[in-house]
Amino acid sequence: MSKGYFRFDSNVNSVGGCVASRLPDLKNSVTSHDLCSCLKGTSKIGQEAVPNLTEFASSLKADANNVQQFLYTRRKSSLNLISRKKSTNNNRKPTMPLKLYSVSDSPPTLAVRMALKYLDIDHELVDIDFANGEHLKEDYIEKNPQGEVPLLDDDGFVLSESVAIIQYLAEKYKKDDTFYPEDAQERAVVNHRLAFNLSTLYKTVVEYMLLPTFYAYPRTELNLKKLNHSLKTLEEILNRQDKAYVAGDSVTIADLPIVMSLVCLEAMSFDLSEYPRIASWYLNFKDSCGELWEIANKGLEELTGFAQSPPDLSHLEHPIHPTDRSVLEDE
Ligand SMILES: N[C@@H](CCC(=O)N[C@@H](CS)C(=O)NCC(=O)O)C(=O)O
Repeated sequence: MSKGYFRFDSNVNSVGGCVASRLPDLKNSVTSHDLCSCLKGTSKIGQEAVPNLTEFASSLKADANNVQQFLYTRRKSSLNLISRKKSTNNNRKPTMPLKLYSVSDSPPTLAVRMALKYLDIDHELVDIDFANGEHLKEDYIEKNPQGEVPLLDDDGFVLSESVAIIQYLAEKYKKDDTFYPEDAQERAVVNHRLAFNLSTLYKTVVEYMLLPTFYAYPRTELNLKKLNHSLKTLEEILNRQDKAYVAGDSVTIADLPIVMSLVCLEAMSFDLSEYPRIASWYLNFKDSCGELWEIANKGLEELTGFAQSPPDLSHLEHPIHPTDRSVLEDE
């Protein structure tokens, strides 16, 4: 029973007990607010106007059916309100097609595109010419000071960082209760997986796979060690959790960026045999989320091509990444 139920003064406390004894099946659902309204509304007796407890208690007994009816009605109407709110949310669709500034093989962009697909949201892809450094030019930097894709424009609301974008989309254009659960603990698990990927798994994937593929970085044993360590951690997380998806029994937004981390590894034929749990989760995602996988798979094809034949970006004056591979050859 809600503790608030007995927060009244001693008179009402006893009356509360009386109501509770008459309505045992409601004990767990009646709030103090319900009771107060009940006292004022049904019995027409305010908290201060209880002249005689015995008299009041007997009047309440006489009214017990009304009280029960009243509480049921109140509860039902508040439940209706909640479900109305949810269904309004379900039907929300953007009034204008969203714009997603993207690069076709960019893992974070592809994760956002999978979320858009799952949520069935109309959108326009605005291709950024990555090879020619369009994302580093003034026009784009004005939109996104990070100089990165993806970038979302939802009718003037502009947002970067793929995880923030996915969370925003799943929240604003909610389709069901499972993709980004509202329960605090279930959502915390989803957020944990997202944070783990961003801070650990994808970071080590970037350092071992993506940076040496696109820029003039060596592929080092140390970075391989770090990558294996984060894979081992994910393997353990999945083993302990023992569920089909990374954050539970159904696909959530957390699966998408983690799938993209694995796509990067598959593109370089990384051997997952030491990580059977990750391998089976990844395979299951491909099988069970075919429409989403189709999007990721396009990225896989492109990334595989780049892994086999790394692009030459030496014409770019990149603010942070070295692009001249000849420096590496000299080392
Ligand atoms: N933290 C960012 C990472 C985005 C990111 O790394 N994007 C890459 C493309 S895959 C990028 O735009 N890099 C800019 C560059 O290399 O100059 C996110 O998840 O949105």
